[in-house]
This record gives sequence, C-alpha cells and structure tokens, in this order.
Amino acid sequence: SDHERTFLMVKPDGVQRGIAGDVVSRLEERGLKLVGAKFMQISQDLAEQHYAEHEDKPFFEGLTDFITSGPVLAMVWEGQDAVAQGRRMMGATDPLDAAPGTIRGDYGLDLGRNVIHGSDTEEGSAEREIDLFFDDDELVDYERVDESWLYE
Ligand code: DAT
Ligand code: MG
Repeated sequence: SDHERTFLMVKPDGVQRGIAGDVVSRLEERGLKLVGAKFMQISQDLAEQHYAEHEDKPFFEGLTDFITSGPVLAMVWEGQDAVAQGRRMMGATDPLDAAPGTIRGDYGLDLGRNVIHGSDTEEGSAEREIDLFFDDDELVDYERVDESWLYE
C-alpha cells in the first residue's frame, strides 16, 4: 500500500541467460526506484530461510538446489504499491499462466525456471526478505529526478 519497498531477485536462470539487465530496465522504466542491489551466490542456509514457507513441499529441495546453483541479482525496489506492481510485472508463478508482457510470460517456459523472484503481498513478506538479504546501510535513500512526474 502506497510508497513501500519490495524484494525482487533475478534467479540463476535469468542471470545465466543474460536477462538481468532487461529485468532491471523494465522495473526502472516502470518508475520503480532501485534502492539496493547485490550480485551474489546464495548459501544453502540463506536459501532455506528465504523459502522457509515451502519447506514441507515436495519441490523444496529442487528449489533450494536451483536458487543456490549460480549467482543471482538481489534487489530492493521502492515506489507506490511496489509489492503489488512487482508481482504484476513478474506474472503468474507458472510461466504457462503468465501473461505475455510480464517477465515470466516473456522469458519463461518452466515452473522451476521462472527467471525472477518477488515478495508476495502478504503482510510482512517484503520486510522479512529485505532484512534477510540486506543490512540497513546497504539500502540507499535518494530522490529520482522524475519523481515529480511519476506521482501526482
Ligand atoms: P512465487 O515465486 O510466484 O512467489 P511460490 O512462492 O508459490 O511462487 O513458489 C516459489 C517458487 O517455487 C516458484 O517461483 C517456483 C517454485 N515452485 C512453486 N510451485 C512449484 C511446484 N508445484 N513445482 C515445482 N516448483 C514450484
Ligand atoms: Mg512466493
């Protein structure tokens, strides 16, 4: 709701396929503001914490293996309704259901290789993920020059 932050991450498949820059461009052009970014390889421990809500699912081991399999681009983006806008721009979890024009709908085919992660709209999800990946001093407060044209 209103101006907020969300956690978005280009997954290892997106990095390996050279799509990371495009994902950043789409978010920038939409008007969301990048306030933190980290190119990193996720540890097993961090993967299990990040996906803790799925620990009892049959796909959990495959999911944590995948997310730790190569570098990711972890990011924090800020803006009006940033969490919901991030989810809409990502598209549905299964690329088969993701509308063309969304990141998953334009770049993905397989549920287990769906290019991008984004915080869900459940209360506290974005804050939890941001805290998991970033220290406070790794997030930058600044104004983008176009803010007065993006917002009424
Ligand atoms: P999302 O990434 O859209 O938030 P989620 O939180 O339900 O989706 O699941 C996390 C990731 O786990 C998802 O991006 C892909 C994978 N996944 C989800 N459901 C799956 C399933 N039934 N089989 C295999 N992988 C699945
Ligand atoms: Mg999720």
